Order: sequence, then structure tokens, then C-alpha cells
Amino acid sequence: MSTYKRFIILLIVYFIGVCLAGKLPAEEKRPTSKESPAAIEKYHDMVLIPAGEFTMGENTRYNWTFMLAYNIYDGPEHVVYLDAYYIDKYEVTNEQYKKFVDETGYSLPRCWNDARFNRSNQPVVGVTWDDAVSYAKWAGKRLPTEAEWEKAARGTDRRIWPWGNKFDKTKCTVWESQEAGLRETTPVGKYENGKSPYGCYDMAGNVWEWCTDYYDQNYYQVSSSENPQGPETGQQRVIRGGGLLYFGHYARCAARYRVPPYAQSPQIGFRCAKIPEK
Ligand SMILES: [Ca+2]
Repeated sequence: MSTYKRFIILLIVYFIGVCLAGKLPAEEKRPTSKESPAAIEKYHDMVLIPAGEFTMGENTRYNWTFMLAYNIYDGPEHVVYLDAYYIDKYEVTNEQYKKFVDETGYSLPRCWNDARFNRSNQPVVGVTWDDAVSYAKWAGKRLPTEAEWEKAARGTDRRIWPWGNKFDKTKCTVWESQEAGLRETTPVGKYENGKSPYGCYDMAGNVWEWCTDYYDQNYYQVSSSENPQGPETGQQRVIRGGGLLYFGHYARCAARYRVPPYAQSPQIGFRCAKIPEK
């Protein structure tokens, strides 16, 4: 092979390399937080979601009719960059919430004495948005933003449910998976095969989970593409993930729902998030 041909081949290889490097996802181009051994020990019940982009929202318009006619739209899909953050692997349990109440004298939530919901390893329910925020502060954490919640649930491949794109009632606690007559939450972490790509449990179903954001149906039209924090004001707060008495359709990772912050539902709980310490 002539020197000239070798030069041309090397030039082509070089340009292909440059083009591929330019297409690396943001996750690989931006620095991510490293977990120190101390952090792993301290936050063993949380997972570190690396910095980077993911696709948020779903473009599908669901015209779904069952008893009621729905026109559900959780879009448009849009790419969002998030800094690294920790998020709880599990919904906050009654056992964890009791420690908070015992230490602070905070009032007990509604449903505390309801035998369907008050076992130690079931998720705490009947808590308002303010209750959830107060617990999170006490724990040295905070509620996740809606974007943080969704990325933790679906990862970066636009999947519909935490485990993939096909609904499976054996991987979550929703209406379709309830045994006859059983209308109660399940212990957190029950569904090993229902985990999210990052290892978070019960992101689909069991209890809806409070997020920090105010709700606005049209927010995705104007939201920031980096670390969106939700609308500045509003009347309702976002809840995510579906609940035990909701159809699996509402447990889609991108499904959005909202309730007034003072709601005390046996189907609403929460999990916490945290920015890594520098
Ligand atoms: Ca849940």
C-alpha cells in the first residue's frame, strides 16, 4: 500500500473517530459524582443516579375508555439533563416515619391505625405534601423533583414501565394485581423483578409518591432542559407512579397526576432524594 493511501485511510479513521466522539451522550461527557465509601455506608438505602440526559414524557395520546372516557397525554417527549442525585430505593415505610414522629413529636398521619396500611414495612400513607417535606428535612433529604422521579423510574431508554415496555401485573401492586377482597398496600421492595433500571422498587404502583413540583398540564412546553424545578406557583402538587387501586395505566413512568397538597390519601406516600455532598 502506498504512503498516500495509508495517509488517506488514517485520515478517514481519524474523522470517523471525531464524529463518534461528538455523538457521545451527555452522560459520558459530563463529570458525575463518585460515591465514596463513606457515602455508600451513609446512603445505603439510596441509589446514585448519574448526571446526564434522559427522555421525559410520552408522546402517545391514550384515548382509553373504561367506565369513563379518558384522553390522557403526558407529553411532549423532551430531553432533560439532570445533575447527579441520590434517591431512595424504597417508599418511606411506617417504621421509618415512626422514628421521625417519636423524635420530633410530629402528628401521626391519617390511616396510622388502619390495619390495612399500618404494618412496619408497608409504605407510610395518609401524609400531606407538608408532612412528606417535614419528614424529608428531618432525614437530611428532600422530595424528588418530578424530573428526578421519572428518570429514576425509567432510566434513559424511554421505557414505559420500570421493568420494560409490556405491562405485567405480577411486577407491581395496582388494581389489576389485587387479589379478591384485598385492598391494601404491599411491603416495600416486594417485586424484585419490578425494579427500575437504577434499582428503585415500587416506582410503579403500591402508593403514589409526592414530588416537589407544582402541577401544570402544559409545563413541558416551557420547562427548562436542565434540572427543571416545576412551575413557580400552583394549586396542586405532582404525584407519580400510580397507586394500589389505580389501573396499571397510571403506573407508567411518564404518567402525571396531581392532587391538592393537603390530600391525605391511603394511596399516597413518598420517597426522598438528596444532592450528593461535595
Ligand atoms: Ca410507588
